Amino acid sequence: MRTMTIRVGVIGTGNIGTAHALSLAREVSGSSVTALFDVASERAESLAADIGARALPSAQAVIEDDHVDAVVIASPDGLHAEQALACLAADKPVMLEKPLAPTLVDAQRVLDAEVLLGKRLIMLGFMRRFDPGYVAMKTALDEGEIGAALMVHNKHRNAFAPYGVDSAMNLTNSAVHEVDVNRWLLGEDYTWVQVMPGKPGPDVPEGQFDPMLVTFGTASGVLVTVELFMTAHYGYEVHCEIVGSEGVLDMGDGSLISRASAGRRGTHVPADWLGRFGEAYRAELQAWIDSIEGVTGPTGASTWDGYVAALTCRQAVQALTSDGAVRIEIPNRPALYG
Ligand code: ISE
Repeated sequence: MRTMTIRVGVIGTGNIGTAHALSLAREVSGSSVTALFDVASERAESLAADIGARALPSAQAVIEDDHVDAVVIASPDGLHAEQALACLAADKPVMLEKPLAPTLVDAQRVLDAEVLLGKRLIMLGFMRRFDPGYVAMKTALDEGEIGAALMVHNKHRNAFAPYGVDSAMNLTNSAVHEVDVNRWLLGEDYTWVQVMPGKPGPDVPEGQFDPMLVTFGTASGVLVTVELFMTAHYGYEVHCEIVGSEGVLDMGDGSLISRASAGRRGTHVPADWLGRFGEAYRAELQAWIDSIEGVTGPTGASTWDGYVAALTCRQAVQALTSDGAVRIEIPNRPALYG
């Protein structure tokens, strides 16, 4: 039974921050948006006027505001750790957009602080865990429908590279989704990673890899391949196919329907991740609000999941300049994330 409305402050009003603010203000049950911050103050003020919130002068002002119960961090990756630490210090629940941090050092700082606090206040924005396609595949895999998973093939194609083609950043900011969702699907960690560059497309600066083929091996020997292509031009597309000992699970391109008209048949290709994962983002935010309100316990990806993803991505970045596979050694999980 819902007893209160969670008042949310949103830090960062770029594409995803704006999408989260609108969803929390208009679609999610049990939440309102009371405060916003963005360095682009006009953008924050315009969104604030649109949803009846206040545009505040800093991220810290949002975190400390008496009319903010919980915080969404959708700022640039390099600010995530500091802002998450400030939310922990203020004892306020956080929905922290991925990645936890672009560096393992900063990811470790946040993990240590939450372990010291002794309670889970952070949910990472690995929204694919809430996508109907991925949920259906995990359910079928866990129920043994295809036997034991042997290989997983992933494709992650962006029409454009939002931050320019920087191979290391594309691993920590984009492939990080496959790192988390395949670990979640398979229920195990990776033990090695190898990166092979494809033939570069026309937009790719010298020395950068796009497309690239990233291959992970898991503790039980499952091979996980990720085609990461950030300048596909034609649209945004994410695929995942699990090959099992008794069958295959494939969520396709996420299209609900096929269309035929004017002598052509096909499916819509979204322009970006908001188009493909809109339902996942909404479900993720609803689950977060429900967990804060006490309707459920902590949910979604934890700080530990974010830390493991950051460690795995750091090894993948190292593999960019290595001839072969690079080992991945995951430390023991703190009891808090039991
Ligand atoms: C972006 O930041 C996201 O999180 C999207 O889900 C991902 O597909 C895209 O490649 C990233 O740049």
